[in-house]
Amino acid sequence: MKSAITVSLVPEAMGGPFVFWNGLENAFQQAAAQGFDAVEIFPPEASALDDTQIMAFMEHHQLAVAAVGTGAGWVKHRLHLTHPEASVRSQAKNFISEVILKAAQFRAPAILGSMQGRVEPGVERAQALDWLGEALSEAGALAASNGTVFLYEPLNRYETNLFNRQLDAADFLQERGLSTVKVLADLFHMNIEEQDLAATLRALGGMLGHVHFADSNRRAMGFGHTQGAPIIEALRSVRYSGYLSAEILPLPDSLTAARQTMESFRSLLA
Ligand code: LER
Ligand code: MN
Repeated sequence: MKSAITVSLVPEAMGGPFVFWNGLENAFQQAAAQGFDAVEIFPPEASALDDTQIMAFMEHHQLAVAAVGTGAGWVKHRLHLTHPEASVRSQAKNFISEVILKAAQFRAPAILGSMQGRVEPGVERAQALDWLGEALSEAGALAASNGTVFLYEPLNRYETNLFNRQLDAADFLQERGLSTVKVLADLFHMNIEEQDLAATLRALGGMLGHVHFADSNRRAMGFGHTQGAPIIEALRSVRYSGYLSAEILPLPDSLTAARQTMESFRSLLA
């Protein structure tokens, strides 16, 4: 398993669960100084990411890009994939496609979190799920043809009513034959929705593509009450070799959150 830490380039997301907020160069420097393997980027849109510059940071600091988020499509542009208006859904898909292509240049997957949207008033659940399934199918195919996968993240009940639990999302992907889409398990959302985090991760098995490594209160692992050891044991038992990426609040400050994450990562994996 590999470690990663998040950086937001989106001022409108202030207050959100990202560790670094002072630009990519600063994030790469700090991630390298703390011994992380990778940086996970939350950009305002794909065109804000300069590939030549990011490749230079990757090379210079010997860091990978773990994943690229699409949530600014919602936070900043109010787009989502299950919106009643076809033009909004179509713009949401385009926004995501551009992030997939950009992320693939860094050999990273793109993430679908907030941009999945929700079953809006006046829309049948079956209809919203069809829209979600179609969008995941297209995004998965685009990711696969660019050498990567697409990550679908179930969110807690306060953020979506589509899928809140990991295995419900995994069943949906399987029923619809979406084999190029992997599940992103965010331990913070899981702490709200799941009965047993370790058992759920075991049951996900090979469908697991990425982990957001957060404690129960969305602070750095070790700053809340989640038991890390059974989680790592479960991930080992399914031979998970992806990232544990700290998508957490920068509390009490970014540096302390980063340090605590690395301390937990090292002691849990030792
Ligand atoms: C996105 O990864 C996520 O976890 C959501 O809660 C949006 O912050
Ligand atoms: Mn997350």
